[in-house]
Amino acid sequence: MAGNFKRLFNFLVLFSFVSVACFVLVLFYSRRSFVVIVSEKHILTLGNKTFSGMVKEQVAKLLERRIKASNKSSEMAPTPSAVSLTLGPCPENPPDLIGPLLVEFDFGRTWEHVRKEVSPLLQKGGRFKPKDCVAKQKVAIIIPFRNRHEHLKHWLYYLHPILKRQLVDYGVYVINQDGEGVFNRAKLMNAGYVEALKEYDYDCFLFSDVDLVPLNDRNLYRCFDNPRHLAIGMDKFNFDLPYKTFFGGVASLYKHQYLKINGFPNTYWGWGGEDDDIYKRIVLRGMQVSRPDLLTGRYRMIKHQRDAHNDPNPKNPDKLFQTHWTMNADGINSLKYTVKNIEKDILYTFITVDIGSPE
Ligand code: UDH
Ligand code: MN
Repeated sequence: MAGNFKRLFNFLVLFSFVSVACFVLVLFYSRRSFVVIVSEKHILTLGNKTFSGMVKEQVAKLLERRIKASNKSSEMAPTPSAVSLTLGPCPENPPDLIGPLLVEFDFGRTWEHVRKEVSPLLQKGGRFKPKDCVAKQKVAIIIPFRNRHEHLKHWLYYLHPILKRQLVDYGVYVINQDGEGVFNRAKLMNAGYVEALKEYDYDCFLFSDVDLVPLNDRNLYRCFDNPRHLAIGMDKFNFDLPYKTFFGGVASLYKHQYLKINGFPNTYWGWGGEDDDIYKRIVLRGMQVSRPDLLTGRYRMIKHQRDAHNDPNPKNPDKLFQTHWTMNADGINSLKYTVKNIEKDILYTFITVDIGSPE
């Protein structure tokens, strides 16, 4: 009987020993959990140390090692992808918007002052991303340009702070027509679309004249369910639309909306008509034009004379009768130009392009 009892006792001791050993092994190789349950029930005496004491000691060492490792990794700078994993989407209504703005084209404003005021938080090339949230849209802002540096200075001074408040992930692309040939606004905008896409995966394209500054920061520089016309109330037209189908000045299209209309026409040389052609393309492809209300859509235009080599072209209005069939072959699918130079400023990316001349 005593023999049986002893054998049972030995068996139980062996069994407890093996169970605890397995438990310790599992604990050492488990990388996921910090939860440790140490049973106080089975206490075995091994020399001076109890077995549960040894287990506790090992567990304590293990925890200490893990805490050290996690401190070390949190000291390292987080990678951008790690940050964006933890950031939430930006709010639908950006909280820091002001509403109506005071806009004055002060002739005393210097480039030095603009740079100092506006550069903080910008990345080279006129790029910005909200730091506390992930913007829903990536917006390329495209400015057709030649010889309007004074206007560009004011545009950058006003627009960068507005765009930052609007929590947009954006880049500013100034598309500068090379040479002294006849100006072609729409072709420059097409070139801007292609060049911006070479840099970043933009999904929204906002085209703005260099001399137009919004008078209300609730006029959001992003894309909408329909192509958007933003500059509806210019001061020079008494803060109203000059005509119902006006699409000039500032407009935005999602990439898919832009492609649906085959981009913009390349063949409107000189002043006028190209914006009406774009309007027609949108309607002909079954879309409507989206607009802010008249108070939100107010703009101030810097006063200027008509530029050299951009006279009204009498051929342009007649072309509008043919948009329904010219649009298939005249657009992004027929665009030809060459890049002459790319300059990266902190405030903008300045791309000089040779777009040729009328055939
Ligand atoms: N631009 C230049 N340099 C030039 C010519 C034009 O940079 O030499 C650019 C600039 O971005 C300018 C835009 O093209 O803002 C449009 O040219 P503009 O300012 O001469 O046009 P305008 O002020 O346009 O006349 C206002 C809307 C006109 C309504 C058109 C109706 N179809
Ligand atoms: Mn103008």
